[in-house]
Amino acid sequence: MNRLLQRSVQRRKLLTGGIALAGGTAVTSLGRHGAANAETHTITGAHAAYAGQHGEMITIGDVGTEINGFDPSEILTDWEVGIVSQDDAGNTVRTFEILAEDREIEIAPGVTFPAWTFNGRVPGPTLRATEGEKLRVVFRNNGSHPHSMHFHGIHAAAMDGLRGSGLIDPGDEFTYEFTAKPFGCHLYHCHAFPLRAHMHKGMYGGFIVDPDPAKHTEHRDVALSRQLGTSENADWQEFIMVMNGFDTNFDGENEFYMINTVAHHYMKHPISIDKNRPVRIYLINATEFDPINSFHLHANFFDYYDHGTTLTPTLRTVDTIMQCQAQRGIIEFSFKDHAPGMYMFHAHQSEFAELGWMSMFDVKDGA
Ligand SMILES: [Cu+2]
Repeated sequence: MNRLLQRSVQRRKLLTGGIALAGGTAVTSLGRHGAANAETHTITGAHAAYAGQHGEMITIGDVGTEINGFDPSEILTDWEVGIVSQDDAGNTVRTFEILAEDREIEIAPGVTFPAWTFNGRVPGPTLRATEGEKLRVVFRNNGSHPHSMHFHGIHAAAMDGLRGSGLIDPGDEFTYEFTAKPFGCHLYHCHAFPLRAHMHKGMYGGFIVDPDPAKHTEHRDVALSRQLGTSENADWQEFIMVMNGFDTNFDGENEFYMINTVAHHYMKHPISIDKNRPVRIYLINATEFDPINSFHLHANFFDYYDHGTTLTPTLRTVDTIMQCQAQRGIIEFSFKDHAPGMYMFHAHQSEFAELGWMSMFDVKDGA
């Protein structure tokens, strides 16, 4: 890679680089197998330039589902509940099947990234269970490197996703077994080393454990509202948002930031909200390389449940929270007293917002 190109792909120059793009300058290298043999790729101005459609700096064009096979708009509510059965003792057993595989994904219009995935998507499927259930996660590695699933939850050392406890080589299979606890908003990720390589390649996903209302008599109504499948839960508009980033030139810094993998997706496809129903966001920070990420909601305030492990808020009436990597929590708010309209939310690191982590709620009166 020549010096000029190296300089032009530095993320802090990406925005100003966009101006040069109109002249056809290459700004992004697309390495299929890492930095050592990164391919360079010329991106036309029509694809990669940034411009202000509504006065904001966002990517031009759109990412379809042809390459990815997944749609960030669907990922928001696409809960993976597995297959439920009973064991001999009458316990509920929930079984998930996860396949690790290499896959090229498109993370901004015209910008592809050689990802390592769980079930072919980034973030991986959002696994959802209820507190106290027995979980079985059948994990197969069809990728090119050793991988594992390390759950942020409570489990035995033998189920931890390290070498000897579920970190497996290509072609191998392992079944993780543990009880779903504690309730909350959690995550899983590959724990192969070097960890940051496996994280930034896309190996992470949400792991939501709904509280069992029978165990929480004092806040049974709150627990019911969180349990998928109840009428109380159906009143809520729930979304999972995994904050992530991609280092497209393998220099150890992210060139793009977003929630759920596609830069500026929810600027071009705002998230529809019925103002009469409450909103709950399961927010997870999976961003590699940067120490923190953040979430800021415009024109409104929210309650926050750190890690989602309590039924009363750990922060009340805030409009911005920050999370380090693997930190997560539940955000709850309502637009019921607001006029309908487009309400923005974004990382309050301005650079992250400009490089993809900026989104819109389209708040309507009624469905
Ligand atoms: Cu891995």
